[in-house]
Amino acid sequence: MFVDELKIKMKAGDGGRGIVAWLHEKGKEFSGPAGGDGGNGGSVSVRAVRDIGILAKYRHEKEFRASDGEAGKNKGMHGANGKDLEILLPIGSVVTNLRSGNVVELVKEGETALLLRGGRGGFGNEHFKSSVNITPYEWTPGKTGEEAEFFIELRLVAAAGLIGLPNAGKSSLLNVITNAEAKVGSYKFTTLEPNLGDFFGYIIADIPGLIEGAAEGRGLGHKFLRHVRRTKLLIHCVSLENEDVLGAYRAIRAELERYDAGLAEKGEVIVLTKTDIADEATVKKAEDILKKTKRRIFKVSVLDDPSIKSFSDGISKILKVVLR
Ligand SMILES: Nc1nc2c(ncn2[C@@H]2O[C@H](COP(=O)(O)OP(=O)(O)O)[C@@H](O)[C@H]2O)c(=O)[nH]1
Ligand SMILES: [Mg+2]
Repeated sequence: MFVDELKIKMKAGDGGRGIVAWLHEKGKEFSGPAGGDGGNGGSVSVRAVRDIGILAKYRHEKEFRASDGEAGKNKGMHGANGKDLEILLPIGSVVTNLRSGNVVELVKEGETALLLRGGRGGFGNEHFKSSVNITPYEWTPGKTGEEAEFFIELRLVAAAGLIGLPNAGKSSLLNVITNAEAKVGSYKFTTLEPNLGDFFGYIIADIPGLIEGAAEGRGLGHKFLRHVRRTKLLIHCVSLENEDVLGAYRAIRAELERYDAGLAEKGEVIVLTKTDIADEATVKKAEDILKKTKRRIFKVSVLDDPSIKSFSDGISKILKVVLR
């Protein structure tokens, strides 16, 4: 399941308390206060990683919590600081602190942001020692760590989007060229989920889920559109199972224009899919007919590795140009 938004509570660690203790030295009855300060609570921060699927791993978490600082120790020693918590989020995450309204956006790989500060450790009685108070009994508790609820939203910009009729082989193609685990076939019985894959650092999205759904009034709707609105390239899949490949192509173009005219203006290549089910003459004929569109045409079968390789190479070259 692909997760692109999440609401979660986070809490930084509390500071440890300071303690009251006294030095005991041989030969001396009383050697002064020696209660150490508490350790600081751990902080909570986020770091951007190249893993668009990572939010799914967090969807059952109720709270992210950094650990508390330890209480101070004898002989004036500090308690240990709590461990910081670093949460890995996909590049493109927008993190909103719902308490303060602060927003941070993780744009680059490795970028970090501090979300919540741990509480400072309290003071032990040694801290309160002075010329006028040589036997202080005072100590202070640690400060409470910050906490808030956060809304994490993944705003991906898909470089390319796959479109085509249901069963054209879009999900299959996405799966073989990226790390996506899109459901294949029997789309009528699966819920429509956005499918996104990482293609050498470019995001490729399975847009048609949206169009298929729109026709049946149950699409992903506009929420998913945010991932594809700035898409630079449409990869239009046409299956050789269609007797009328040009008709199949035009049906999707018409639907696309109705759905989102902005998307329809993007650059486009055509992929004739499932070449393994047709003979050479049929493939050639389909290709010739589709030449009318003046689009560049690729031919693939997911069962034919060389065809996938030359498709991948072609797409990465085109993406390098259109994204320049
Ligand atoms: N023979 C063959 N079948 C394919 C190929 N690509 C996809 N399929 C099958 O076509 C059906 C629809 O594929 P899917 O990827 O779900 O299409 P989508 O609806 O466009 O996402 C599935 O049963 C796939 O196994 C291919 O290259 N060759
Ligand atoms: Mg599909």
